[in-house]
Amino acid sequence: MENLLAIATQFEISEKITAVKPLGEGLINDTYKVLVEGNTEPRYVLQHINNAIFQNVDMLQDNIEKVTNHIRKKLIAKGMNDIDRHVLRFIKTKDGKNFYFDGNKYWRVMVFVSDSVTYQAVTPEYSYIAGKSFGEFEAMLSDLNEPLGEIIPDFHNIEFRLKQLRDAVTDDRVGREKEVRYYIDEIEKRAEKMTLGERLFREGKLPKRICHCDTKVNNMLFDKEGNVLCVIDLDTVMPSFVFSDYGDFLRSAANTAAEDEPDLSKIDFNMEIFKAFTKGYLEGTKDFLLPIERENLSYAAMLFPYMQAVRFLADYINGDTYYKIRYPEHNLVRTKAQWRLFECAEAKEAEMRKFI
Ligand code: GN1
Ligand code: MG
Repeated sequence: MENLLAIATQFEISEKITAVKPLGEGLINDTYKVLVEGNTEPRYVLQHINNAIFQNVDMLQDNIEKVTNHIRKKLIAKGMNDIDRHVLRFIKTKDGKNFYFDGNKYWRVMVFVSDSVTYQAVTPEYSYIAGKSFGEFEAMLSDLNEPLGEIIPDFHNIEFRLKQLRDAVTDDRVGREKEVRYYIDEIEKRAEKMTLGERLFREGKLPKRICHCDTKVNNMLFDKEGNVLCVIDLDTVMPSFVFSDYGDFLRSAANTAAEDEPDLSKIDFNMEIFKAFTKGYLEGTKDFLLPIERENLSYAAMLFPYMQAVRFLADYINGDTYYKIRYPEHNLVRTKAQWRLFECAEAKEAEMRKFI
C-alpha cells in the first residue's frame, strides 16, 4: 500500500494534511478524501487514475481541464457565486502538472465540493432537476471550440461492445461460455434493433455532441436543499450521441433496485422517474436537440441497460479483468440485473414513446 499522505503532499496544498480515507464507490478509479487541519469536512479528493483503462493520462487530464475551464468561464459570466461548488477544480502538482506520476501509478487531486451529498437513488422531483442539469451541461459544452480527445475510443458504440462480447465468447478464456449461453442468445436476438444509433450515425442523420458519458445518479452532487451543484467524474466526457447521457442516467435512476441486485423480482423500470427526468432533459436541451434525437430517446432508455449487460457479460466471460468485483460471480449478477432492467424497459417502450 502506497503512502497516500506522501502522495497528497506532491500537490499544491497549503494546509497541513491530517488524513487520507476511502471515498465513493466507482468501479474504475480509487478515490480518497483528504482531511486537513482545522476542518471536519474533507478539503480535497485524491484519486488514483486507473491507467489500465485510461492509458493516455495526458489526454485525460487535458480533456478535463478544457471542460472545467470552459464551464467555469460560463458560470463566471452568469455571475454565479461559489464557483468551486459548481464545477470541479483540480489542483496542480508542486511542479505545475495536472497529475502526479509516482513511478508506478498516476494520481490527481481536486477540491472537495463542500456541503454536498450524493445519492444512489432519486425521487421523481430530483430526476427532473437531474434531467435539466445534464441537458444544461451538454448545452454549456456545445460551443467548446477546443477538440477533446476520444479518451476511450468507441466507448458507447454498441456495435463495438457486441464485438467485444463475441470475441470474449470465441476465446472463452476461463470456460464460462456454457453457463451464460442464455444471455448471449437473448442479447444476439436484439442486436439488430439495438444498433440503430450507429446506423443512423453512418447515414449522417444523427450527430455526436460532447457528452458526459457516465451519468449515473451517483455522479451528481446535490446540496442539502436538493439543488444540483455539479456533475462529477469527468473522465469520459467526449463526443457521443445524446443517448449516452439520457440513457445512462435512467439506467441507474429508473431502476427500482441496485445495479447489481441479485433478487431480480426487485428490479423494475420506474415510469415516474422516467417521465420526470425526460421532462427536465427536454427543457434543458430545447435549444439544440434535433427531432431525430428526441424521437429516439425511448431507444436510448433501452440501449443503456442493454449495453451495460453486454459489457458486464463480456467482462465475466473474460475472467473479470475490467470492473472491480466484490465476489467471484459479481459480473454475472450484474449482467442478470441489467438484463432484467432491459426487459422491463423494453416492455414499456410504447408507453415511453407516447410520453415523449
Ligand atoms: C464505470 O467508475 P464508474 O462506476 O463511475 C464505467 C461506466 C459504467 C459503470 C457501471 C470508464 O463507471 O461506463 O457504466 O462503471 N466507466 C468506465 O456502473 O468504463
Ligand atoms: Mg463514478
